[in-house]
Amino acid sequence: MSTIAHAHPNIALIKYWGKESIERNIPSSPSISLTINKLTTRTSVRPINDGDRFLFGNEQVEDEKITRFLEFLRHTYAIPPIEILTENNFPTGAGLASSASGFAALVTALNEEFKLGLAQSEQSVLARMGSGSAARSIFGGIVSLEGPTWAAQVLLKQNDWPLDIVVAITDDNIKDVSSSVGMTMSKESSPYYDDWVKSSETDFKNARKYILQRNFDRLIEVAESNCLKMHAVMLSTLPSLFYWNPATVACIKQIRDLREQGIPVFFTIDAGAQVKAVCLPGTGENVAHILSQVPGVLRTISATVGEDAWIET
Ligand code: 2P0
Repeated sequence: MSTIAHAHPNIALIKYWGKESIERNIPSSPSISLTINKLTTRTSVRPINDGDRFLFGNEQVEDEKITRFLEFLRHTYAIPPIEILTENNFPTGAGLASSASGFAALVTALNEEFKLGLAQSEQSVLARMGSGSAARSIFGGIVSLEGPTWAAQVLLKQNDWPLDIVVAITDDNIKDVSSSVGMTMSKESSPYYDDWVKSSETDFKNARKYILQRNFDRLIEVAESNCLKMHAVMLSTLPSLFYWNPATVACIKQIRDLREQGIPVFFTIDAGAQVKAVCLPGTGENVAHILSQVPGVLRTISATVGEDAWIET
């Protein structure tokens, strides 16, 4: 017998890049994301007699982040040795927030299997200890993550503003530098890091206001600017964190051209080469068609805003 949970990754509109505390995994700045349907992590958990075992797909793996996370949980909860079996229906470790959906699904499954009785906000706090962005994937809709609690909160529910999302996949490979390592490098070496943290606070407040107003035009400005500022910090890190490829740049240009033509769409890019186009409801199909023809785009995924993490019944 096992418990199975599902969770969607999320794409950040206002980004988290840098930690105030590594030990407690507290971000340096608040963030906002869209939970994205279509992309899903499915995780099953069951107690076993010998030591913990992690399987990714059908392959047994060592995962230091999961090992550390379980060690942390066992300070508080009586969790026996377990087998965790996890699979993603999308590329892993390629800037599509697989650690967000991964830890959200794991916490959701553990809460159910071991009757931990945790409210969603408590699950969010726990998921954050596994991966900062995972705090946001406990919830569907448009979600914020800010102090002092650093539990994610829902700004708009899944159907309140059903934006279309098109993911242009330009590279299926695992990124060279993980987000956790990259963030530490940026904090230590980017001359722009302090300004990034400061300006993120303002971007967060503005974006939250525009989202609650459903003001897409103003959201475009703040989301694209925040994304490019994060990549400026990445680029100015020593050694430089350069996640883009020529197709990433071509997609940015195409999305800006589409906007000039009156199509309501903006881009955002996380720690990887994929480009996410966020569009007003009803425009995603057209945007997907055009982005799929950009040289270097391997394929597109069309999605919309997703739901809370859930238990498979
Ligand atoms: C975000 N990213 O806000 C930003 C944008 C990547 C770029 O959160 O160290 O995997 O596990 O807390 O959550 C990726 O960082 O990092 C991330 P950890 P995580 O979505």
